[in-house]
Amino acid sequence: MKQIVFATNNAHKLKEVREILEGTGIEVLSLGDINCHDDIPETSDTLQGNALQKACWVKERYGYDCFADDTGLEVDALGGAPGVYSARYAGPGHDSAANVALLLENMSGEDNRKARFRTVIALLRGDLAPVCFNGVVEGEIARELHGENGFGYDPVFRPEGADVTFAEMTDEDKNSISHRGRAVKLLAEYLGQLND
Ligand code: ITT
Repeated sequence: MKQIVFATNNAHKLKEVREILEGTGIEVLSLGDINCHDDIPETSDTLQGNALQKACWVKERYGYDCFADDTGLEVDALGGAPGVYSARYAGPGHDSAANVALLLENMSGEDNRKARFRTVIALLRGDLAPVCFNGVVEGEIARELHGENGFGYDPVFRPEGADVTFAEMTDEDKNSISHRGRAVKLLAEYLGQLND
């Protein structure tokens, strides 16, 4: 069993990633498992920069092999916003309800609803150079909230080809097509090819 730390303070992400990696021989440790209770800074203006920053924070201070995920929702009619600033769209803090409300307000009367979720995962192992994995899912912004599952912007994001939002899907269905699901599968393939 390969053990690796997922450098996230988001319990929903941790649950999703553990579900995706179940049965792969990769055991995901949480920050709590390694006694890390830090408020890890995210000050980059790119997803990759933030993912690297979070993974480096843990590797340098705690010594564990680890990966981190940074995710943004890019809305075409808003010029790609909130993008890398998705967590703080409605101001400092991580208030998803306020973020979603502001998004719906800024999109009211807008007919171009096209959007995508983008995830970058940064992996740090041993003394090796970082490796990054990307995952994208195209979709559209709903006109109102639908569903109770998932987290963050899930109640207003309808993936391409579906007639429901991520928040109306099971975790399994979301993971099978989501940005994070795609990036984590690439991570698992990469880790699975290593002989250590
Ligand atoms: P960590 O940095 O500790 O991993 P976070 O919640 O700050 O957790 P991000 O910066 O990557 O993670 O998240 C950016 C925002 O996008 C944040 O508001 C999330 O709620 C939202 N988000 C991330 N992944 C999502 C998903 O799969 N579905 C819906 N919203 C998501």
